[in-house]
Amino acid sequence: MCSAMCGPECTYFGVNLHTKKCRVYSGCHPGNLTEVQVGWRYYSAESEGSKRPLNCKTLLADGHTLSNVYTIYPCNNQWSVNVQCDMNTKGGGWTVIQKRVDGSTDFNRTWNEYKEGFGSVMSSYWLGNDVIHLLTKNKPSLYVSITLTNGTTLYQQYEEFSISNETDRYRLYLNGPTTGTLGDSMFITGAYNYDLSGMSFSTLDRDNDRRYGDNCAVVYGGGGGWWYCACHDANLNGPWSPALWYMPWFPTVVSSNEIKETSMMIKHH
Ligand SMILES: [Ca+2]
Repeated sequence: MCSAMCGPECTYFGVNLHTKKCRVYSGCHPGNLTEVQVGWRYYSAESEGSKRPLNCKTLLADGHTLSNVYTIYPCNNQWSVNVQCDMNTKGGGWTVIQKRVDGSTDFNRTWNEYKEGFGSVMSSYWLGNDVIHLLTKNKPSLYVSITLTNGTTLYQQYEEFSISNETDRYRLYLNGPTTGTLGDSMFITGAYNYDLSGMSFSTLDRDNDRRYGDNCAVVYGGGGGWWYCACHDANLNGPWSPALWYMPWFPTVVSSNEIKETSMMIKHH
């Protein structure tokens, strides 16, 4: 049995029925392996719902029904990260990748800061593009919410969401159907300048957008990192009020003065 060769550091193991060989792998995903080789099949060393939860949905399945900060293991048993889990909204099991509750955490950050993540998991934070990449390989749902200063909470849900790895500049994949009270402002099919799906991530120090000559993150993003096109109708990482936060979610939320809280969270299918 190849699984017997899979020790504590092993996250996947492979079996080749043609050559009767085994191999073990300590990476995060078998997609990194040379899967084109004939005969190899790969299996996860740990199943969902095990003691080391992959995400908030597996925590919920393990009986954790309270919204709170939890430790998850996005790369199976290799390392952990703390994250807020929303166990109330739409059945619970949501892993929060972005949260803003006030202006105390600056979202004007560099490429490396967005890569690694920043802020406090107890209040406002960006989880980090590398972790978000790992968490979205299976294209979970994305749930965006904006709470207004008048107490109203608006949301938009997208059926499929993922970002690629750093080499591919954390490119955004978004797919419908999409429903909600915010209205769609990210995935605008046919809008060459404003459809964020397929766009690379940009930060104040990395211009990967579609706008020729200058950097959306600087010119319209107020310094926040995002998947700018040329440039955007939606951007949840702009500068907090009273600074100018251009088009947080056009046309539903056009002024940062209206915003009390934001969040982005994902749930695996
Ligand atoms: Ca540009």
